[in-house]
Amino acid sequence: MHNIVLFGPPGAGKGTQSQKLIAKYNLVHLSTGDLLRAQIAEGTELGLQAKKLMDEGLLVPDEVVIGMIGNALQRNTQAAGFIFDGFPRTVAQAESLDQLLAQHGTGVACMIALEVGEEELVTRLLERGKTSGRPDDQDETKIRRRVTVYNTETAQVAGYYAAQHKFHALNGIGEIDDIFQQICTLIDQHKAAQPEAPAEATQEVKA
Ligand code: B4P
Repeated sequence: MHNIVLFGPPGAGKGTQSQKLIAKYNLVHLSTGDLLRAQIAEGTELGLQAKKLMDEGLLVPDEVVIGMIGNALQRNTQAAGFIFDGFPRTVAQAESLDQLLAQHGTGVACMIALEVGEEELVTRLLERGKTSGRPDDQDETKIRRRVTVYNTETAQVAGYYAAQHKFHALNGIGEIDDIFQQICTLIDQHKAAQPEAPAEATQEVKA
């Protein structure tokens, strides 16, 4: 398995680049934001509780997202690998991810971080908020709170992977296709160092 953590602040381009990467590398896309929004859409108890936190720009409790990722890994044991998008967001989540992947005989190959400054993030998310319908994209105060939460609670996850020599940072400002090419170069370097069996089919996460 070739497992990649795509990292960065809200609006850095994680979701955007993930869509392109799963098509090219035949990986399963695991976005905790998408999994949580699916729970909200289904009106589950978990979704109702998560919505209150997400709408305020706060993180959902670790045990909730770790449980969702554990279930998703169980449902996709035949995957060629995963792109983790928006997860892990805390060191506790990173430690749990290592444990979960170890149970499947695999681990994180690398973390790729997209670096974008706060004003650009706010501009992008307010623009997305015009059409996304996401309450967390429509209020500048909440967007800035998400960036603050990233800086105080999430940014330290980079150090966790740097200590394992798995951390790579890229400039997330520029043309989407140019950034995609830079990410592909990094992934190809990792794949060349750790060759995997050929993949079989493009996969989206199973609900
Ligand atoms: P997410 O769904 O992960 O939301 P996000 O970080 O805002 O999205 P992303 O960063 O992928 O957006 P993208 O850049 O692609 O999380 C939402 C909420 O869920 C969190 O606030 C939290 O409450 C909760 N949550 C999720 N995971 C959690 C976890 N693990 N633990 C606890 N809570 C969790 O896109 C942004 C916009 O930028 C798009 O419109 C795109 O078109 C544009 N864009 C992208 N690249 C660009 C570029 N190069 N140039 C110009 N525009 C670009």
